[in-house]
Amino acid sequence: MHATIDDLFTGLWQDYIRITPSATAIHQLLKEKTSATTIVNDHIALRTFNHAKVNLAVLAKHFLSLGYEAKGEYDFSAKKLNAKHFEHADLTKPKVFISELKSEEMSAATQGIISSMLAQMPDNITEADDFLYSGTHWQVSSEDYKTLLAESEYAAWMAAWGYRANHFTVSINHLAKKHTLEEINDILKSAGFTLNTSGGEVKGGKDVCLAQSSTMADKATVEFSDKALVIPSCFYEFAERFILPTGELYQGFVAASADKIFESTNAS
Ligand code: OOG
Ligand code: NI
Repeated sequence: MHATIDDLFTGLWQDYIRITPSATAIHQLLKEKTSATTIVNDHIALRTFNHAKVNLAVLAKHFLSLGYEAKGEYDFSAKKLNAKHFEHADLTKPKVFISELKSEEMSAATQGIISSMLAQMPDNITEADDFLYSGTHWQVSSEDYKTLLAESEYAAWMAAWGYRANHFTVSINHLAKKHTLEEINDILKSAGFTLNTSGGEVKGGKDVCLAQSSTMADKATVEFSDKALVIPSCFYEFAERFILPTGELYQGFVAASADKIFESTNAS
């Protein structure tokens, strides 16, 4: 486990931008267009399988040991996922959204591939400092990747990319000047970036106290055991939070919007 929150997020960010070059470009673009000196992260997201060796709770330990607390719980029945989000008392630290695939709801073929991947992982590797950005710990064939992809894009993404942040999220509220999410989306589109349009470019809004948008994932090469494929890697998200009737800024997630954000790693 890392000694500081900043060390952990630096490791996650360095790994993320290596396979998501558009994030570096967008980070720079938004600094220029919004006169921001720093970009604050609203949250990051991690994915896993619900097996005891690697489940949501195993990943969460890295954050709980740094003072994070479990907050909201979310269920995505069609995608066969559970999720929780974690917050730190210091709300300038990024929130963390962790989901897990309910493997037992998958076909026998998919379950077999996932089991063989997890069997290749050394015990206790999940406790290593850098585990959350350590990628894959298994060999998997391009055929197995395609078998997973036909049933669960999430399972296929995990097989290809493993343990790492699948996105970082720019906090629109923390930009130097006031901007709406729509304005940020226009800046991104004008610069040629492709937004996720599933459920509309803007997911949620003031009525649910959270508006979100995201790019479609970059494409990168993955070496499978038999051959290399160019497939979706990671994406960048943008979140604008609104004040609750209590006067506090909403800190949770919105399941209906998250359901669409997951699709940012789809091939098209
Ligand atoms: C997480 C998708 C949900 C959000 O902000 O609602 C999410 C994922 O793609 O793993 O990040
Ligand atoms: Ni997100």
